[in-house]
Amino acid sequence: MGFLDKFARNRGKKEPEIPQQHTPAPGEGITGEPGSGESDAAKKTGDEVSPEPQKQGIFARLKQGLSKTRLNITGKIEQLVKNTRKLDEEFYEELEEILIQADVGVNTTLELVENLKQSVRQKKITQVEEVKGLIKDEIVNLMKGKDASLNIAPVKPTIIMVVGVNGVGKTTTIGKLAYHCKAEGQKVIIAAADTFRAAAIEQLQIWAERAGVELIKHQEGADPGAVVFDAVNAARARGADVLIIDTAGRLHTKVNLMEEIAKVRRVIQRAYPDAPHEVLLVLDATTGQNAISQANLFKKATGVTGIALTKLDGTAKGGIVIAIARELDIPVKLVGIGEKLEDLRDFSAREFVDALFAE
Ligand SMILES: Nc1nc2c(ncn2[C@@H]2O[C@H](COP(=O)(O)OP(=O)(O)OP(=O)(O)O)[C@@H](O)[C@H]2O)c(=O)[nH]1
Ligand SMILES: [Mg+2]
Repeated sequence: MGFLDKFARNRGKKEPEIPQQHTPAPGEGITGEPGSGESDAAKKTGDEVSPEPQKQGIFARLKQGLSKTRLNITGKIEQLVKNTRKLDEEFYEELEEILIQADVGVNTTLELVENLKQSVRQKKITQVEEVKGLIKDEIVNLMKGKDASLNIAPVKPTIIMVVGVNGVGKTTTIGKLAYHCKAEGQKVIIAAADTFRAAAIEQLQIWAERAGVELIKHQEGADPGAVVFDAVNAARARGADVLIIDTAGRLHTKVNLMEEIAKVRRVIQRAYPDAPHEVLLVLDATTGQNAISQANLFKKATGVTGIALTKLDGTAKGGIVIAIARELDIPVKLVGIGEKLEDLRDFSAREFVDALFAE
């Protein structure tokens, strides 16, 4: 079950527990509401905010997004199967090479192939053609239980802090996520706590307009902690269901920058003791194995409750999903498969593997 459904269920169950001290006047601060109009920038993208995201064709889009990886992994496996007469050591070695080249990672690949050998022995398989289905099953087994939905606060707002290194797709993911939540009927606020990079606030503003949600911002160069503090208070006062916080990109190896993001987290926590309910680490699927060390260092600094893996459409090495699912004890919650509003998906290991092995 995806975060959209979960949000919907959650909303049905609970009463607003926080007194609403402020009811926004029509049009106040909220962009994209009926009548407020969308920006020209949004119109140009052709991204329209529809009340229901199109369910139809969603699997087809995932398949399309994974096409480079599919060609690289499944295409090569098919070729290997075709050229193999016997399930011997050479076959397994070539399979390992295919997986490692697709960024599945050495440890995960070795484990996968070892499991496959066992399975072949147990099932007494001798026909090479049968092994393709087994490989798929073993990947599913390895990733089992490594996906999850976004956490939802028992008392709204759900506060989601988004972190990651420079340029991985944090701001884009926030725009898409805000759009999805809004389409589900959620009241969403986003906060521009990246006050560091030039034009970061304007970029988030454009996404806010596209998604039709409110943005809380200060001036460039302002203290990110102050933005976050204001945003949490605004979200509570306005009865928002979800607050999503954008933060500046930073290299995971820069100790002072990691300390700064830890501080942003503490500000959120002071303003709202349970929060953040979700610390979403955005990882770029095209960066390969370095993603694993980014995850470990961000986890140490801020805690990380979920991973959003972006740019899967742009890589033939989507095997990194398997490595991340296997080697980190942080679930993959979202995947980005393009630059448009609709190109964000709940991550399902099963669906991922199905799309990867689809004809
Ligand atoms: N193809 C593709 N491009 C993406 C995806 N997600 C983000 N991008 C692109 O990646 C680039 C960087 O995205 P941003 O959202 O600005 O990344 P960021 O992490 O906020 O960057 P900083 O704030 O500078 O650290 C943009 O050109 C996005 O369009 C995705 O899923 N697929
Ligand atoms: Mg950004």
